[in-house]
Amino acid sequence: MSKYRDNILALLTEAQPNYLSGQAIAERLNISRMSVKKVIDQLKSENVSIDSVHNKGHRLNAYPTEWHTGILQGLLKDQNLVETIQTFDSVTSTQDIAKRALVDHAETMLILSDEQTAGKGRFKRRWQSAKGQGVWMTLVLRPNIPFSMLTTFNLFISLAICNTIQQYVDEKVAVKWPNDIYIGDRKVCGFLTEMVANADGIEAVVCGIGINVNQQLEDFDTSVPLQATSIRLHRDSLVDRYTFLHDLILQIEQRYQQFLEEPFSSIKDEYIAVSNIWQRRLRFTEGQKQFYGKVIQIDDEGFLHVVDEQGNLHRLMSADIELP
Ligand code: BTX
Repeated sequence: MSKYRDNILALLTEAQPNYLSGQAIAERLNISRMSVKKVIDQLKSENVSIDSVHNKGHRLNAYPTEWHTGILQGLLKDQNLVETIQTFDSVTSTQDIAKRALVDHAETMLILSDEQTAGKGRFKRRWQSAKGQGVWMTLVLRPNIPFSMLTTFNLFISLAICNTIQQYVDEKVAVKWPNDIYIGDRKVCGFLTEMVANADGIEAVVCGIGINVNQQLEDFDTSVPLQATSIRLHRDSLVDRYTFLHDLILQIEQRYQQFLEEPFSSIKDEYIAVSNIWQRRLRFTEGQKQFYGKVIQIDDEGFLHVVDEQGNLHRLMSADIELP
């Protein structure tokens, strides 16, 4: 595979919707026109839709259905959240790949895979990751912050994901504290944040996000009870994953900046407005403990205050909440 493949895809993506001549690409990359042609032919043979017109050049017509690093590099030129991007056809889990990669790389990263064969939820639960149907990604971020600040990270990120999904559906998209996104009473996204630390503090925040994008109902493995939905199930047409990812990364970039600069109290009203946990009886699981109760408030550290049916007050940092 040519080492210029990603560069050529990135240039074609940046030039969209215009054509870029073989000569211009060759000059930008300091390679021969023949090398450019070879890569373009190879990409076409892999069903990347490139239009080549004599005297005009080459144009990327539409985004493919698989992830391509080069296209993402071109598309994500307008953001500063991630420095490097890696894409895969299939991996066990993008979290595993990210944790291995961050040992040798000091930069911020986006890892994406079309499929995960062992996608992980919290507490080692399984995350279904059907091939080509969702966004299965891990962000490796490098915030220079004290440990204590991390408690509100998920709250900022959930607003970014919730608002992005809301751009694609009419029905109300809601956040279920601490790390799920729902459409109606079904889960469309789950995410988890892990921390890698060393003696000097936080080395990396590894945030794994799974979003069901284009699944039909039959694409979900129903051998396990699953209250899942996808964005596609709430609209008339398929979602272009590239455009969606671009929207998502820009939203996350903005919320991440806000997380670094502002306290949770500055987004608390917004967070409360999109949460689906108010004024209803919920089942809470915290380790081995299970109880029913109602949420009375979320405090400025992002902890949930819950009163159980015996009248006891709980202050929760993380728990499983079911909407019975
Ligand atoms: P969670 O533990 O809150 O959710 C896992 C639970 O959600 C499962 O036990 C199952 O009931 C349900 N579930 C599994 N798959 C799906 C799905 N596709 N849609 C809706 N519900 C489902 C939430 O954990 C965190 C999930 C993070 C997933 C991302 S994907 C990219 C990255 N790599 C990786 O391995 N995990 C993260």
